[in-house]
Amino acid sequence: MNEKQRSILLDSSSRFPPPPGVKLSYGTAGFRADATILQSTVFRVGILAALRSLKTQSVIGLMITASHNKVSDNGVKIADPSGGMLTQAWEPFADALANVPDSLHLVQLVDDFVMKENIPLEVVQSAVILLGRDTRPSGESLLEAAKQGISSIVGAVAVDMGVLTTPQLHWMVRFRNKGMKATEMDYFNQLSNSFRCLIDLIPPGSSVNVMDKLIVDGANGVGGEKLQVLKKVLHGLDIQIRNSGKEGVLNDEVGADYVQKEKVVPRGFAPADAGMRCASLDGDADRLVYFSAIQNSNNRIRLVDGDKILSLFALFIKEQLSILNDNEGDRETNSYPATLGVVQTAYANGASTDYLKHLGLEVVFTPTGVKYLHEKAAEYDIGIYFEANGHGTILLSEGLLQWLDGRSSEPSLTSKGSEQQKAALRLLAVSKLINPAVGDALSGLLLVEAILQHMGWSIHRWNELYHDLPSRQLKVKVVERSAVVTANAETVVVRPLGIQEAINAETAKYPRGRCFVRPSGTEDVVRVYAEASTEEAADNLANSVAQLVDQFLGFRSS
Ligand code: G16
Repeated sequence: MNEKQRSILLDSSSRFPPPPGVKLSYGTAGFRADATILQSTVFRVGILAALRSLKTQSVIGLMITASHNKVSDNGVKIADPSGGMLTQAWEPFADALANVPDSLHLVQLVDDFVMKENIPLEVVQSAVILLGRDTRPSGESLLEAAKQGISSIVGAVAVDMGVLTTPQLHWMVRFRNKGMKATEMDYFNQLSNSFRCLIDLIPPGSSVNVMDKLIVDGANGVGGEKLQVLKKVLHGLDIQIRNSGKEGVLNDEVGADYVQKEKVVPRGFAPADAGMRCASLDGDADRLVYFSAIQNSNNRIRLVDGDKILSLFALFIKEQLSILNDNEGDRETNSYPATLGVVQTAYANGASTDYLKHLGLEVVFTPTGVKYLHEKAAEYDIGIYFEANGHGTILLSEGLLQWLDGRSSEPSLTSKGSEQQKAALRLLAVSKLINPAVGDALSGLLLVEAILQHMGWSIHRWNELYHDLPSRQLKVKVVERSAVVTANAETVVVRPLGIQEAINAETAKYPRGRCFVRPSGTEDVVRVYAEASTEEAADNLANSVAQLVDQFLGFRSS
């Protein structure tokens, strides 16, 4: 690093001292904490983003959001050149940078990292970082801190994209790096055009016109706002938006996280909505769940979670692949040996995994966090990943897309307008509708709606694909959540010693019992998940394991 760069960095970082006594880590989805302590962290992530852009010679994204967390929290995360999450190889540097105690040490740390990574700082290079934020009130000043961090690296330019959903920013980064125009309007147009394409390909006879309106809970966040814009360019779908943020508080008894965890109707819904097809987005619109309220039942719902969205997508894609491979003896020349795999986490309801396996699909598990699921799904020609909480997407390989392109325009097929050609066109439309960078509630919602129309299914028919095993999730506040260390895709606790044996003993008391605990990467809690054959048993198992966590790690034990 030359003297000029060193002094700019020294000067700017001295204006963003870290809060004393706070240690942050780049968790499941970047840094998250109470917004009041994040100025320094976000400034420093600005530096990291600039270095990442210089290193990769690509556009990088920086998003200010704490997604499902409460409104007083905020956070920051990086989108890599592919539009995916920051490479895990840079996470240790992110941690070190966020926690370095003063400016002198910060300059030294950056200097060492620049040398180690061979980042071309001295040459006049340009780095471009797209910035986005959700609707949190703290977002604006944190975005300023990010800009300051970016501009403390010579040649780095911050482009403020304003208020966006997290998936929109990831999408823009991906397509800018492919040399394409990727404005917000391009995003909306791509979604609505590919949705239209899927609707136009619905076989005659499906009940396209009998679909009633969809009611969407916007979590009082950015998702509702953006859905309003999308609605204007969308045809063939009647959407009513609730909790669009004009009055209520972000994520306060609204949104996908609340609906999925509590299994109750969010605020803003009336008894008259019972039985209707409803969807819920989370605070930054990267998660989606569906539900329908049960009449006269104390706000209880039938939840249609990420696992069931995954199952619907898997079923549809499998159907298209089998149409494509049905070549009447021509298999050798015309079929593509596409691998299809689904990725879940330990939170996946056991009934969903059984169902997917029963469909003949390969099901694999990773730890929680899109960064793990995405990486695994990318190993297949078609990889579908979903967390039960509604975060997921579909990845299609370049090889398969090229083959589909060829199939969709093959003259022998087009002349007949064959079923195979339509199946190829449907899969191509899915690849354009679904966000290839990250889970996206808006594009996911349109794909669900297109498939339901294709099948002629109501939400109730969809929900009948299989019956969820009763489950319960709890949070336990502990002294130090990092004291919990897990293995085997988070299904086993290896530390503290003895707790796993105690959990096993408790679980063994319940038919179809399954239970695990893990430290959250976005909140200061340990999460407990329990599943059993009845609601009461799942509740009891979750409660007794929560007590175990408290005994081993809680404030009472210290
Ligand atoms: C983030 C991650 C998800 C993860 C969720 C909860 O979601 O993107 O992969 O499931 O946090 O993580 P944890 O249980 O570690 O707190 P979001 O929607 O908050 O960005």
